Amino acid sequence: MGSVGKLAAVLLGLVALANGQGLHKEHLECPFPEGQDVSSESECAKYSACMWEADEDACHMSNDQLAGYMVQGEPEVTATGYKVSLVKEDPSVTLFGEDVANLIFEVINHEDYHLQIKIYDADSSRYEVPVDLSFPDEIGTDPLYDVGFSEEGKPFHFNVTRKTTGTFVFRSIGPLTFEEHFLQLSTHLPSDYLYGFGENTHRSFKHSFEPRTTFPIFARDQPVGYEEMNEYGTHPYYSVIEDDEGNTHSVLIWNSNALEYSTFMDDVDPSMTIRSIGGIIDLHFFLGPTPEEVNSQYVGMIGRSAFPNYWSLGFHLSRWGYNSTEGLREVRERMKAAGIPQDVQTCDIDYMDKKRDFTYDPVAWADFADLIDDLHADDVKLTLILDPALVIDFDNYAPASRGRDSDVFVKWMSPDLVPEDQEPGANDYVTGYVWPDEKVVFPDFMKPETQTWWANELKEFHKVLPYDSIWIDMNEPANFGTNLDQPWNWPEGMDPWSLKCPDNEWDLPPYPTKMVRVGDNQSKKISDKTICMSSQHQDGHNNTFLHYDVHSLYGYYETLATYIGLQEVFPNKRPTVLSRSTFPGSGSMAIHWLGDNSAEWEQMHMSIIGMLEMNLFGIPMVGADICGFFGEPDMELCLRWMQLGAFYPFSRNHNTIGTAHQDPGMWPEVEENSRHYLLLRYKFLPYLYGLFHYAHMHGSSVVRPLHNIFPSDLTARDIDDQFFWADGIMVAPVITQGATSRDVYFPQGLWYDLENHNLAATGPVTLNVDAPLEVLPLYVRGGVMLAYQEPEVTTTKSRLNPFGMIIALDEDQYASGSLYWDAGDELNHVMDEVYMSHMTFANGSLISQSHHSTDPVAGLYISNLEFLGYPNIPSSVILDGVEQPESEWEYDADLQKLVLFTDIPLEQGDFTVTLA
Ligand code: MIG
Repeated sequence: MGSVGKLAAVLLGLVALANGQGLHKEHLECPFPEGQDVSSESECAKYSACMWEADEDACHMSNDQLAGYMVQGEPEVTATGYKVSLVKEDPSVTLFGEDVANLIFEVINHEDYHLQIKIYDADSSRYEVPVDLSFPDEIGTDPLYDVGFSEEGKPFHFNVTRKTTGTFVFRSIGPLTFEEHFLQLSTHLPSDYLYGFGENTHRSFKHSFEPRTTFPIFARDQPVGYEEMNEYGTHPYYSVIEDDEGNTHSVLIWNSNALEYSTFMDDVDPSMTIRSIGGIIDLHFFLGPTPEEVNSQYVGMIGRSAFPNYWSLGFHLSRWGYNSTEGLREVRERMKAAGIPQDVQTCDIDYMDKKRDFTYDPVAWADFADLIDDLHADDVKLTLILDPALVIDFDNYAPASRGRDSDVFVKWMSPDLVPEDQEPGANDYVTGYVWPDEKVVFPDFMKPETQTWWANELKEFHKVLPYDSIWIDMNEPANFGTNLDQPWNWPEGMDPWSLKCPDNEWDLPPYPTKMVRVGDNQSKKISDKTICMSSQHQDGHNNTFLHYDVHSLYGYYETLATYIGLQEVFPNKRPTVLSRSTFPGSGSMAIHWLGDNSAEWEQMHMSIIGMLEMNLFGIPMVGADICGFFGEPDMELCLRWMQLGAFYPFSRNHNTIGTAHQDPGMWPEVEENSRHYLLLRYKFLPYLYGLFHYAHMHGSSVVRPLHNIFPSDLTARDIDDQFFWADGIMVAPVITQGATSRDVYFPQGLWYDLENHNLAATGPVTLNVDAPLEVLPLYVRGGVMLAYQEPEVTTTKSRLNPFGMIIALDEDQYASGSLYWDAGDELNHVMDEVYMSHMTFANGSLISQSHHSTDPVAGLYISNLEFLGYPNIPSSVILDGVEQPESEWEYDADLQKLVLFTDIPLEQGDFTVTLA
């Protein structure tokens, strides 16, 4: 599209905008740093950009005429779009001061489905997120969107509309605020089908607008709870289903400062306010139009999800507090005796010597290396935890002294902030206190020197303890007792001390966001439980960054360093990193678990929401601590949670120190049922693995909400206690205490019971299904095929077994699917090293077309083809032109199920089955 065309689009937008104005109340909340409870006429009077409405007893933002910006001059055309100048109308009208006088509103067209809108300071540069995004080389020629903005001389507003429907996807309302430490933008949304934003304690997947709901976003060591809290990661990303047809868009707010979003009704319009305390306004819109297209468009920019090792899809067992190799062996024996599948054993900080990274307890864990040998002999992999902070014991602790030699630790932004009692030799490093019994320093993972040092420590450590994967915890980063007298675990008898943050514009920003008012924020400061905002980071180009700006990136950069380091430890293997704190792009490197939950029924439900959200955020390898981290589950809760957890992509049972064991062998009922459902999981791992491969190659999600498969089904949009593996398996777990049945919503189509192959429902319909304690309701959707392999207690063993395919037919006697296979752990899975077959059953014929090399498939066979919903006994079954004798197949007329017993080597590649 030429420049004239672009300008035409601008003018079109203008018309649309002019018509859309003046219809709404647009009463926007005035943001009080202390929270809305303090709202009063006199408080309101403190802010010249706010206005007291006596009849409503409320303090609002003044209107855009008084408090906002004005469009100035003509748009300037650029190579990718255009720029418009904005001027603050009255610089004396402000919330917290230091309003930026001149702004640029820039429209950047990336692809037809991808629009970027930036609003930034025209006169000086401000912090922008340093993480790279992928953009196409050429811009799209036929955008799905129009952008409009106000006429010259008018208060600034902009909107984005979807061309095909005319729906606005974004329509700014009220004044734009752009101050040194406070940005605020409000918009109407086209519907209230709003999903995403994280990492938060959401109690429903779909957001609520009434009453107004406000969540902060800022990485924090914050256990799962029921308040509106910010948790471990930062994902300022949301999606909206716009209309009944299911047109969907998403928006990334590309900002890493502390944020807040607030959803509310503006008269009849679902609306949202976004606030940030730094950086710029940088929005990426993805126009889909389907939810899955939105997903692949988004992860195409931030990085498609990592392809997990096959074994990491097995069951992981973990706890904090095995306390010794003996303690761990006891639990392993229980798992073995019970025959419960397990691929990974995880060890928490109790294996360490005095809680120091890269060490192990020489007494209680003296024979750790032998134990690892034993695990490996059982084909069980070992995950070890590492915390970021290292003790300042430069004389006796080599990892820290090598780190100092390479100057890898986070510093104060200015030497005069170094406390007077700084540890000897600790230079100008920020010191804190976490798990070890001495003060610590924090690696600055943005620095290339730190990445090199970290990789070396990972390699050295692997020589001592041959681990298979690394778990990085506490990387928000967490620090204990910041701003308090002393940390809660400060050694007795020592003079009280803690990291205390200075009183400056970064550690005491004018609007610290809601994060200071929720959870256990003890010091009521933004630096609570972390390091000071006036700490300083550095990248490889001599750029320095304030912790204030890059705080929420700490986990991302530690993930990057660990991912790179593990590639050196395991050349050509896929690194397996489990990270607590995440940021957009983390999913291309890491697994994520949903943090410290509790053994409570509602938290089972919240884990489904968290899992769906992480899939939206491009982190499909996700799960919660099965049976709960804090507290002690009873048999029923743990059993139900093991059922649900068998269908988390990342399936791990983990709990905290000092609690009773909760591994599945602890109760006979849980043992039996977990064995059953984990074996079922293992059976369908070939299907799950293929989904992860597809997500890695094409950017789809792995776990999906119902509306991703049925975007125009309005009922599906409210459902967050059921979920899918892609579009094939629907899981409807029981998450209610005492329940022996539950309502299951079956969307359009045929639904077969995954285990007994009955036709369970013809949707759309809601049915109350039996689900006594031992039953997890699971369904296959008609129209899909599921690859499986007979299960074993490890994936090493199950990977040797024959394959089968479930061919679940839809109303048109049609199904399609695929089988993907490779060596399971290679980094460079190029196409001739793998097996991929696409299968379609239509008009009575199953056609499988494949390409492959010999290596990973040698000796593997497809030995079962199971057709569900096949209406009559076939008169002939022909495989590759050969009529099969009746001994080679079986038909069950009651079930309408036909099974073929085959012997097709994967090496053979293509095959055809014809039924008549
Ligand atoms: O402050 O390493 O979320 O999974 O067991 C607690 C001990 C530190 C928090 C993690 C949890 C882990 C625990 N860690």
